Amino acid sequence: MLDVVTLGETMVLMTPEISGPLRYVNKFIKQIGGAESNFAIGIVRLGHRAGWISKLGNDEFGKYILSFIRGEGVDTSRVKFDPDAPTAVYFKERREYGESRVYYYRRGSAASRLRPEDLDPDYIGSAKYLHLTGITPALSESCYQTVKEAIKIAKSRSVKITFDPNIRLKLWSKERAREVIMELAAQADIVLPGVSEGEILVGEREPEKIAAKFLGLGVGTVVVKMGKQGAYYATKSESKFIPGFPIEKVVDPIGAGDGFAAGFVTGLLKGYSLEKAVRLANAVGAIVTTVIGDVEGLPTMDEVLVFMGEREGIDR
Ligand code: KDG
Repeated sequence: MLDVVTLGETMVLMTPEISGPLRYVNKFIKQIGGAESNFAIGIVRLGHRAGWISKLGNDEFGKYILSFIRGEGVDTSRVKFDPDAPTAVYFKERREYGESRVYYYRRGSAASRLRPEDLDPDYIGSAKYLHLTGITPALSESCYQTVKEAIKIAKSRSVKITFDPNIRLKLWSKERAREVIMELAAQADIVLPGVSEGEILVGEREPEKIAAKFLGLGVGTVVVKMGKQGAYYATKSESKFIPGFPIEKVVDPIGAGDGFAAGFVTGLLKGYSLEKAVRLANAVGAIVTTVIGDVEGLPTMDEVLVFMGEREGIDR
Protein backbone atom coordinates (compact mmCIF):
# COMPACT_ATOMS: atom_id res chain seq x y z
CA MET A 1 0.00 0.00 0.00
CA LEU A 2 1.42 3.37 -1.05
CA ASP A 3 0.43 6.87 0.01
CA VAL A 4 1.32 8.45 -3.32
CA VAL A 5 2.27 7.34 -6.82
CA THR A 6 3.82 9.61 -9.39
CA LEU A 7 5.18 9.22 -12.91
CA GLY A 8 7.65 11.16 -14.98
CA GLU A 9 11.17 11.58 -16.24
CA THR A 10 14.26 11.87 -14.08
CA MET A 11 17.53 13.09 -15.55
CA VAL A 12 21.12 13.16 -14.51
CA LEU A 13 21.75 16.74 -13.48
CA MET A 14 25.13 18.32 -14.10
CA THR A 15 25.63 21.19 -11.68
CA PRO A 16 28.52 23.54 -12.46
CA GLU A 17 31.03 24.17 -9.69
CA ILE A 18 31.20 27.84 -10.63
CA SER A 19 28.65 30.37 -11.86
CA GLY A 20 28.67 31.93 -15.31
CA PRO A 21 28.24 30.74 -18.90
CA LEU A 22 28.61 26.99 -19.25
CA ARG A 23 31.24 27.28 -21.97
CA TYR A 24 33.70 28.46 -19.31
CA VAL A 25 32.80 25.80 -16.74
CA ASN A 26 35.17 22.86 -16.50
CA LYS A 27 33.88 20.98 -13.50
CA PHE A 28 30.42 19.69 -12.76
CA ILE A 29 28.87 17.79 -9.88
CA LYS A 30 26.69 14.84 -10.87
CA GLN A 31 23.24 14.93 -9.24
CA ILE A 32 19.71 13.96 -10.29
CA GLY A 33 16.56 15.94 -11.03
CA GLY A 34 13.03 15.21 -12.11
CA ALA A 35 9.98 17.04 -10.79
CA GLU A 36 8.05 13.86 -9.98
CA SER A 37 10.88 11.93 -8.34
CA ASN A 38 11.82 15.10 -6.42
CA PHE A 39 8.25 15.06 -5.12
CA ALA A 40 8.39 11.32 -4.30
CA ILE A 41 11.67 11.72 -2.40
CA GLY A 42 10.14 14.66 -0.54
CA ILE A 43 7.16 12.55 0.51
CA VAL A 44 9.43 9.77 1.80
CA ARG A 45 11.69 12.17 3.72
CA LEU A 46 8.59 13.57 5.37
CA GLY A 47 7.58 10.11 6.51
CA HIS A 48 5.19 8.63 3.92
CA ARG A 49 5.35 5.96 1.21
CA ALA A 50 5.81 6.90 -2.44
CA GLY A 51 6.14 5.02 -5.71
CA TRP A 52 7.67 6.42 -8.89
CA ILE A 53 6.84 5.07 -12.37
CA SER A 54 9.31 5.78 -15.17
CA LYS A 55 11.62 4.53 -17.87
CA LEU A 56 15.41 4.84 -17.82
CA GLY A 57 18.05 4.04 -20.41
CA ASN A 58 19.87 0.77 -19.77
CA ASP A 59 23.06 2.76 -19.22
CA GLU A 60 25.26 3.96 -16.36
CA PHE A 61 23.16 7.08 -15.80
CA GLY A 62 19.97 5.04 -15.69
CA LYS A 63 21.50 2.71 -13.11
CA TYR A 64 22.73 5.67 -11.07
CA ILE A 65 19.27 7.30 -11.03
CA LEU A 66 17.53 4.07 -10.08
CA SER A 67 19.86 3.32 -7.19
CA PHE A 68 19.71 6.92 -5.96
CA ILE A 69 15.91 7.05 -5.90
CA ARG A 70 15.59 3.53 -4.50
CA GLY A 71 18.20 4.44 -1.90
CA GLU A 72 15.98 7.31 -0.78
CA GLY A 73 13.28 4.76 0.00
CA VAL A 74 10.97 5.42 -2.95
CA ASP A 75 9.35 2.30 -4.42
CA THR A 76 10.86 1.81 -7.89
CA SER A 77 9.32 -1.58 -8.65
CA ARG A 78 7.50 -0.18 -11.70
CA VAL A 79 10.54 1.50 -13.28
CA LYS A 80 11.59 -0.11 -16.57
CA PHE A 81 14.86 0.00 -18.49
CA ASP A 82 14.59 0.71 -22.20
CA PRO A 83 17.49 -0.90 -24.11
CA ASP A 84 16.98 1.34 -27.14
CA ALA A 85 17.01 4.86 -25.71
CA PRO A 86 19.30 6.81 -23.37
CA THR A 87 18.73 8.31 -19.95
CA ALA A 88 18.30 12.07 -20.24
CA VAL A 89 20.78 14.62 -18.93
CA TYR A 90 20.32 18.25 -18.00
CA PHE A 91 22.70 21.05 -17.09
CA LYS A 92 22.12 23.99 -14.83
CA GLU A 93 23.84 27.30 -15.48
CA ARG A 94 24.30 29.29 -12.30
CA ARG A 95 24.07 33.05 -12.44
CA GLU A 96 24.84 35.52 -9.69
CA TYR A 97 21.87 37.61 -10.83
CA GLY A 98 18.53 36.52 -12.23
CA GLU A 99 17.29 32.96 -12.53
CA SER A 100 19.50 29.92 -13.14
CA ARG A 101 19.14 28.54 -16.64
CA VAL A 102 18.68 24.93 -17.64
CA TYR A 103 19.76 23.06 -20.76
CA TYR A 104 18.05 19.77 -21.57
CA TYR A 105 19.48 16.80 -23.45
CA ARG A 106 16.34 14.69 -23.31
CA ARG A 107 14.74 14.43 -26.75
CA GLY A 108 14.16 10.75 -27.60
CA SER A 109 15.07 9.68 -24.06
CA ALA A 110 13.89 6.43 -22.51
CA ALA A 111 11.30 8.23 -20.40
CA SER A 112 9.89 9.99 -23.45
CA ARG A 113 8.93 6.49 -24.62
CA LEU A 114 6.60 5.83 -21.68
CA ARG A 115 3.35 4.38 -23.02
CA PRO A 116 -0.09 3.75 -21.47
CA GLU A 117 0.71 0.01 -21.43
CA ASP A 118 3.54 0.72 -18.97
CA LEU A 119 0.97 1.52 -16.28
CA ASP A 120 -0.18 -1.08 -13.78
CA PRO A 121 -3.73 -0.09 -12.73
CA ASP A 122 -3.47 -2.03 -9.45
CA TYR A 123 -0.29 -0.16 -8.54
CA ILE A 124 -1.87 3.25 -9.11
CA GLY A 125 -5.04 2.03 -7.41
CA SER A 126 -3.06 1.09 -4.29
CA ALA A 127 -2.25 4.75 -3.53
CA LYS A 128 -4.24 7.56 -1.96
CA TYR A 129 -2.87 10.23 -4.31
CA LEU A 130 -1.58 10.25 -7.89
CA HIS A 131 0.75 13.20 -8.47
CA LEU A 132 1.19 14.44 -12.05
CA THR A 133 2.94 17.40 -13.59
CA GLY A 134 2.76 19.31 -16.85
CA ILE A 135 6.29 18.19 -17.72
CA THR A 136 5.41 14.59 -18.63
CA PRO A 137 2.80 15.37 -21.34
CA ALA A 138 5.31 17.78 -22.91
CA LEU A 139 7.84 15.00 -23.51
CA SER A 140 6.07 13.12 -26.31
CA GLU A 141 2.66 12.10 -27.61
CA SER A 142 2.98 8.69 -25.90
CA CYS A 143 3.80 10.41 -22.58
CA TYR A 144 0.74 12.62 -23.01
CA GLN A 145 -1.40 9.52 -23.61
CA THR A 146 0.19 7.84 -20.57
CA VAL A 147 -0.75 10.77 -18.33
CA LYS A 148 -4.32 10.67 -19.63
CA GLU A 149 -4.49 6.92 -18.98
CA ALA A 150 -3.11 7.39 -15.45
CA ILE A 151 -5.87 9.94 -14.78
CA LYS A 152 -8.47 7.50 -16.07
CA ILE A 153 -7.14 4.73 -13.82
CA ALA A 154 -6.96 7.01 -10.76
CA LYS A 155 -10.52 8.21 -11.26
CA SER A 156 -11.85 4.66 -11.65
CA ARG A 157 -10.12 3.66 -8.38
CA SER A 158 -10.99 6.77 -6.33
CA VAL A 159 -7.35 7.85 -6.12
CA LYS A 160 -7.13 11.63 -5.67
CA ILE A 161 -5.17 13.48 -8.35
CA THR A 162 -2.77 16.31 -7.58
CA PHE A 163 -1.49 18.30 -10.55
CA ASP A 164 1.40 20.74 -10.71
CA PRO A 165 1.47 22.59 -14.07
CA ASN A 166 5.30 22.90 -13.96
CA ILE A 167 5.35 24.70 -17.31
CA ARG A 168 8.66 24.19 -19.11
CA LEU A 169 8.72 26.40 -22.18
CA LYS A 170 11.91 24.74 -23.44
CA LEU A 171 9.71 21.69 -24.10
CA TRP A 172 6.71 23.18 -25.88
CA SER A 173 5.00 26.41 -26.96
CA LYS A 174 2.89 28.49 -24.58
CA GLU A 175 -0.18 27.76 -26.66
CA ARG A 176 0.24 23.98 -26.63
CA ALA A 177 1.20 24.02 -22.92
CA ARG A 178 -1.95 26.00 -22.12
CA GLU A 179 -4.21 23.69 -24.14
CA VAL A 180 -2.90 20.42 -22.71
CA ILE A 181 -2.30 21.57 -19.13
CA MET A 182 -5.78 23.08 -18.83
CA GLU A 183 -7.30 19.87 -20.18
CA LEU A 184 -5.42 17.77 -17.60
CA ALA A 185 -5.74 20.19 -14.67
CA ALA A 186 -9.52 20.29 -15.09
CA GLN A 187 -9.58 16.60 -14.18
CA ALA A 188 -7.50 16.96 -11.02
CA ASP A 189 -8.75 17.24 -7.44
CA ILE A 190 -5.93 19.59 -6.45
CA VAL A 191 -4.01 21.99 -8.71
CA LEU A 192 -0.81 23.78 -7.63
CA PRO A 193 0.04 26.55 -10.11
CA GLY A 194 2.65 29.27 -9.64
CA VAL A 195 1.67 32.91 -10.23
CA SER A 196 3.56 33.16 -13.55
CA GLU A 197 1.95 29.88 -14.63
CA GLY A 198 -1.44 31.39 -13.82
CA GLU A 199 -0.66 34.18 -16.23
CA ILE A 200 0.18 31.74 -19.03
CA LEU A 201 -2.70 29.36 -18.31
CA VAL A 202 -5.62 31.59 -17.40
CA GLY A 203 -4.36 35.10 -18.16
CA GLU A 204 -4.43 36.25 -14.54
CA ARG A 205 -1.68 37.26 -12.10
CA GLU A 206 -3.68 37.71 -8.93
CA PRO A 207 -3.82 34.54 -6.83
CA GLU A 208 -7.55 34.96 -6.09
CA LYS A 209 -8.37 35.25 -9.79
CA ILE A 210 -6.11 32.34 -10.77
CA ALA A 211 -7.74 30.13 -8.15
CA ALA A 212 -11.24 31.21 -9.21
CA LYS A 213 -10.56 30.13 -12.80
CA PHE A 214 -9.51 26.62 -11.75
CA LEU A 215 -12.36 26.28 -9.25
CA GLY A 216 -14.68 27.24 -12.08
CA LEU A 217 -13.46 24.20 -14.02
CA GLY A 218 -14.49 21.91 -11.17
CA VAL A 219 -11.10 21.57 -9.42
CA GLY A 220 -11.73 21.01 -5.68
CA THR A 221 -8.68 22.75 -4.18
CA VAL A 222 -6.29 25.25 -5.76
CA VAL A 223 -3.06 26.33 -4.13
CA VAL A 224 -1.32 29.22 -5.87
CA LYS A 225 2.43 29.33 -5.15
CA MET A 226 3.67 32.89 -4.68
CA GLY A 227 7.39 32.21 -4.19
CA LYS A 228 8.94 33.72 -1.09
CA GLN A 229 5.71 35.59 -0.32
CA GLY A 230 3.93 32.32 0.47
CA ALA A 231 0.82 30.77 -1.05
CA TYR A 232 -2.90 31.30 -1.42
CA TYR A 233 -5.33 28.41 -1.23
CA ALA A 234 -8.98 28.27 -2.19
CA THR A 235 -11.85 25.81 -2.31
CA LYS A 236 -15.52 26.58 -2.93
CA SER A 237 -16.01 27.19 0.80
CA GLU A 238 -12.74 28.65 2.15
CA SER A 239 -9.70 30.58 1.04
CA LYS A 240 -6.70 32.17 2.72
CA PHE A 241 -3.26 33.62 2.06
CA ILE A 242 -0.51 31.90 4.08
CA PRO A 243 2.77 33.87 4.33
CA GLY A 244 6.07 32.25 3.40
CA PHE A 245 9.19 31.80 5.50
CA PRO A 246 12.02 34.29 4.95
CA ILE A 247 15.26 32.76 3.68
CA GLU A 248 18.44 34.78 4.03
CA LYS A 249 20.26 33.30 1.09
CA VAL A 250 18.53 31.33 -1.64
CA VAL A 251 21.26 29.27 -3.30
CA ASP A 252 19.16 27.20 -5.71
CA PRO A 253 15.40 27.69 -6.19
CA ILE A 254 14.99 24.75 -8.60
CA GLY A 255 12.98 21.98 -6.95
CA ALA A 256 11.27 24.29 -4.43
CA GLY A 257 7.89 23.79 -6.13
CA ASP A 258 8.23 20.01 -5.89
CA GLY A 259 9.15 20.35 -2.21
CA PHE A 260 6.09 22.57 -1.77
CA ALA A 261 3.87 19.90 -3.36
CA ALA A 262 5.43 17.17 -1.18
CA GLY A 263 4.85 19.28 1.93
CA PHE A 264 1.25 20.00 0.98
CA VAL A 265 0.36 16.38 0.21
CA THR A 266 2.13 15.26 3.39
CA GLY A 267 -0.07 17.68 5.32
CA LEU A 268 -3.17 16.17 3.72
CA LEU A 269 -1.95 12.64 4.48
CA LYS A 270 -1.53 13.67 8.10
CA GLY A 271 -5.09 14.99 8.19
CA TYR A 272 -4.01 18.62 8.61
CA SER A 273 -6.36 21.51 7.80
CA LEU A 274 -5.65 23.16 4.43
CA GLU A 275 -4.16 26.13 6.26
CA LYS A 276 -1.73 23.93 8.16
CA ALA A 277 -0.87 21.87 5.07
CA VAL A 278 -0.05 25.03 3.08
CA ARG A 279 2.12 26.31 5.95
CA LEU A 280 4.05 23.02 5.91
CA ALA A 281 4.35 23.30 2.11
CA ASN A 282 5.74 26.84 2.38
CA ALA A 283 8.34 25.65 4.88
CA VAL A 284 9.47 22.66 2.81
CA GLY A 285 9.71 24.79 -0.35
CA ALA A 286 11.78 27.41 1.49
CA ILE A 287 14.20 24.84 2.94
CA VAL A 288 14.81 23.30 -0.51
CA THR A 289 16.13 26.65 -1.81
CA THR A 290 18.95 26.64 0.75
CA VAL A 291 20.83 23.69 -0.74
CA ILE A 292 22.35 23.24 -4.22
CA GLY A 293 20.52 20.43 -6.00
CA ASP A 294 16.92 19.53 -6.77
CA VAL A 295 16.47 16.93 -4.00
CA GLU A 296 19.38 17.30 -1.57
CA GLY A 297 17.64 20.01 0.45
CA LEU A 298 14.35 18.15 0.94
CA PRO A 299 13.87 18.03 4.72
CA THR A 300 12.68 15.38 7.15
CA MET A 301 9.61 16.15 9.24
CA ASP A 302 11.81 16.86 12.27
CA GLU A 303 13.88 19.37 10.30
CA VAL A 304 10.78 21.21 9.06
CA LEU A 305 9.28 21.40 12.54
CA VAL A 306 12.51 22.90 13.87
CA PHE A 307 12.58 25.35 10.93
CA MET A 308 8.97 26.39 11.65
CA GLY A 309 9.83 26.91 15.31
CA GLU A 310 7.51 24.12 16.43
CA ARG A 311 10.24 21.90 17.83
CA GLU A 312 13.58 22.62 19.44
CA GLY A 313 16.58 21.61 17.36
CA ILE A 314 19.56 19.88 18.95
CA ASP A 315 22.69 20.20 16.83
CA ARG A 316 25.48 19.27 19.23
O1 KDG B 1 10.96 21.19 -10.58
C1 KDG B 1 12.33 20.90 -10.75
C2 KDG B 1 12.49 20.16 -12.04
O2 KDG B 1 12.21 21.06 -13.08
C3 KDG B 1 13.88 19.62 -12.23
O3 KDG B 1 14.20 18.72 -11.19
C4 KDG B 1 14.11 18.95 -13.55
O4 KDG B 1 12.16 17.69 -14.00
C5 KDG B 1 12.90 18.56 -14.33
C6 KDG B 1 12.58 19.32 -15.54
O5 KDG B 1 11.92 18.74 -16.40
O6 KDG B 1 12.96 20.47 -15.65
